[in-house]
Amino acid sequence: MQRTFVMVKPDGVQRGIAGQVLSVFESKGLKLVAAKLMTIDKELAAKHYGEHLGKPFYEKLVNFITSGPVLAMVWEDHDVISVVRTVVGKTNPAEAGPGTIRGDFGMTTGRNIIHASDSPTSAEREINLFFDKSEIQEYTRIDEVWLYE
Ligand code: D4T
Repeated sequence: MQRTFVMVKPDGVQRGIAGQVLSVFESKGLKLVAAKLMTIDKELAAKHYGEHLGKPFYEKLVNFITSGPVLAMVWEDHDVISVVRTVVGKTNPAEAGPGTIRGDFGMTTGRNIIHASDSPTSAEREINLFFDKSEIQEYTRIDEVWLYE
């Protein structure tokens, strides 16, 4: 089974849509195995967005992601990294398709509501950055038999 790191960014929490976003994944049939509301400090932000260091938007990105609480989550399922990226939509919400989270809820790249890991390597790295192993739950969704044939 695969896991991915997903985070409702400060804009999503401040706009009161964190619950709706979480609900999209729940309704899809994905399994939530960890969640916490937390404020990211500069050190964690620098680690999380290390690949963007030196890019023109880096400073603004770090200031934004540390500006208020985020809802950090781990979701587990078959092929969950790619399924979540599809549901999240394109980085720029103005170009994201209808029915995607960014397409339905956002307007600009700098306020694109949600982060989701883009590969198994980043998923593992990001889950370890944000969660201790003891914070990740193991259980079976009762509707699992109706989600898969
Ligand atoms: P994240 O990492 O937040 O899930 O977004 P994406 O995987 O879809 O996009 P990304 O890594 O290219 O960008 C990370 C983060 O930076 C913001 N950003 C990005 C920005 O403010 N201006 C920009 O020009 C770009 C490319 C948005 C997401």
